[in-house]
Amino acid sequence: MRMVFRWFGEGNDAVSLDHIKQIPGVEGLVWSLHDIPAGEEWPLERIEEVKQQADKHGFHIDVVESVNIHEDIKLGLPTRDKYIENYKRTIEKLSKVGVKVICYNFMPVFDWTRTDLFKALDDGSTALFYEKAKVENMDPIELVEKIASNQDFTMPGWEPERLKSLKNLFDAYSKVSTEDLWNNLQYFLEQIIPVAEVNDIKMAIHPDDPPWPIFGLPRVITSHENIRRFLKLVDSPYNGVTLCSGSLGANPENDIPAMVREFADRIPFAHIRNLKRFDNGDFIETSHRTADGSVDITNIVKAYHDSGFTGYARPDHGRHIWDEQCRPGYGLYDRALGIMYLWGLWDAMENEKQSSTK
Ligand SMILES: [Mn+2]
Repeated sequence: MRMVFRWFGEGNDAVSLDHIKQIPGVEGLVWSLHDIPAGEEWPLERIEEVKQQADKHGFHIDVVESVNIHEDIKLGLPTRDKYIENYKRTIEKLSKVGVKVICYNFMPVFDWTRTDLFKALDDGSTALFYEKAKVENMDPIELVEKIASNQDFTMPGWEPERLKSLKNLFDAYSKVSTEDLWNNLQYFLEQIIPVAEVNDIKMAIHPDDPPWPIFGLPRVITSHENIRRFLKLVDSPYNGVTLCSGSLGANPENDIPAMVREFADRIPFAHIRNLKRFDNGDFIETSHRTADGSVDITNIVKAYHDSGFTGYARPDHGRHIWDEQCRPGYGLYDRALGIMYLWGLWDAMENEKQSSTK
């Protein structure tokens, strides 16, 4: 397990590289060029700039999260080909600075969705919260206005130009069925994976968050069976998954340790976090400890350990604790605590393995 930490970039993140450096066992940054709109080719000098910043602190930049997919690719429009070409050029450039994994997602219109970014937990901390009934009854335009009015930061996946064209997007997606979305994903992969192979970069799709359709839009990376189907669309080690225990864990039917065991050699990147599910379908993100939520983090780590996992892992979101001012879900403190929990589990398992082979 190679621990990495998401960082939004100089001037775009309340957490500094100096502070990340002090978290035990973090070897690299998970990064992106967040201001480049989906579909555009990334400039090499901007990529090299991040590499230099990371080098100064002794971090690698092996994992990019995300290179976002233009909606025309997901919609299967004829214009998709030019955006796919741009994507290929970006892969080639990222390979030049040694990138090994690209995380992306294939969710129509919306990236991860929550109804409250600072919901109070019993201990006085706050965390990201999803109220099912609210999403089912909320006009999507209303939700977007709420997210967009958070002036402090740009949210990943919620770029202003995508918000503006929301109405048009909904009209376009009304003609796209779930099977169409699968076909559009396959078309993308058939173009991209050969380029990823040549450049030795593993593509790692992030599951849909939450793992069910919202606002009438189709979603496909939601379950064990669907991930199995996804991996067969292009059966290559370069076509992998960012297995996110938090996204998949919102559905109690998802057996994540079983997924880790079955898909281990196709998981270049793991997101590990907990959440607490409520009977009405709501959920709130919690600290990483198994006892604090509904997701069995201990057995997820055990499944990775038993599989001899050598991929990258990061704590996913954290709570906002100790009065920290930070991006929703991306504070320093709770993610650092999460890392120590993950290392604690891992080291204990490693120790047991060593002593049983003596
Ligand atoms: Mn995740």
